Amino acid sequence: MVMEFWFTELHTPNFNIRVRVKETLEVRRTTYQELAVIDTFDFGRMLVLDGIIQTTEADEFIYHEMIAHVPLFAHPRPERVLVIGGGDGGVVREVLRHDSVQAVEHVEIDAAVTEAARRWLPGISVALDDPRVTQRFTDGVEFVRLAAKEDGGTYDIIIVDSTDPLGPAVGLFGPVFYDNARRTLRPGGILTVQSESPWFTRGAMLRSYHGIRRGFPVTRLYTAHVPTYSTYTWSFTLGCQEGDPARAKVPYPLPFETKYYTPAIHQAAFVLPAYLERLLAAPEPEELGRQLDAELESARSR
Ligand code: AG3
Repeated sequence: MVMEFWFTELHTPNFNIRVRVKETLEVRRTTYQELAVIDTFDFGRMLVLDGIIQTTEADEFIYHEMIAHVPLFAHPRPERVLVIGGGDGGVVREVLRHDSVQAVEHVEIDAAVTEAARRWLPGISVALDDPRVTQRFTDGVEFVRLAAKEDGGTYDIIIVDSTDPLGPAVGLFGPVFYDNARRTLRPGGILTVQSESPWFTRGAMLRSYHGIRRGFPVTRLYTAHVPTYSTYTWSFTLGCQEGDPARAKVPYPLPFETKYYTPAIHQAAFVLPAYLERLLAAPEPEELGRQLDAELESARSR
């Protein structure tokens, strides 16, 4: 008989993702969270934090290309980029593919995530030693608070590649962080965050969308399809001062090869299904967000 080992991401007690494990490479408790790297049959190596799949060798390109290239191509000339979270290095790798980028500040709270990625996920962490990158292991909320200035900031692009708003990432979904992030941007700068699933975690999605909207004149949500994230569809939210990032002039052909992102995807990703348009436009979003969070909480403790 063949033995089977399975990893289960218990999204709620009533909905889970199960992935058959070839080999467990590392499991440890870091200062901030439970970390695991497992080798799977269908998705290659997979990074898991606090029981939630963060990235896999097979489908990481979708999330990393979409969180990086949408804002970078929406900006006329991105030179200075701040990446918060994303300790695996996938976002930094994609950002560095843009020739205009001169400096990337990478702020990750948990050095153990980067250590694990360097050891087990070399294809994802590959660019972390690029001379344009400065890496700091510190809290992104605090970093942005100290970097915020009233008179125009430092960065053209800020990308927040956080975990779900449960553990160390809670502050990265809050209004104070968004406000400081705005004041850390140069004129014309763009903030982009991963804003969760429009399904189970739509309370967090709403909080993040409306939190950004409070401070940025232009706020747009876009989606991509990530097979290993719960319910497939993933949302990102972008805030900027002016213009329509969906209509940015994306060079064609692209200056480098991609696997998911194309100029047509750039535009199409902003086209939302009716249920999502309606959810974003719902009155009293704060109250609705709280209600949705409470529903998820009760489903999780059932
Ligand atoms: N960043 C985390 C995305 C959130 C995943 N959450 C979930 N599936 N519930 C991933 C790190 C990739 N660099």
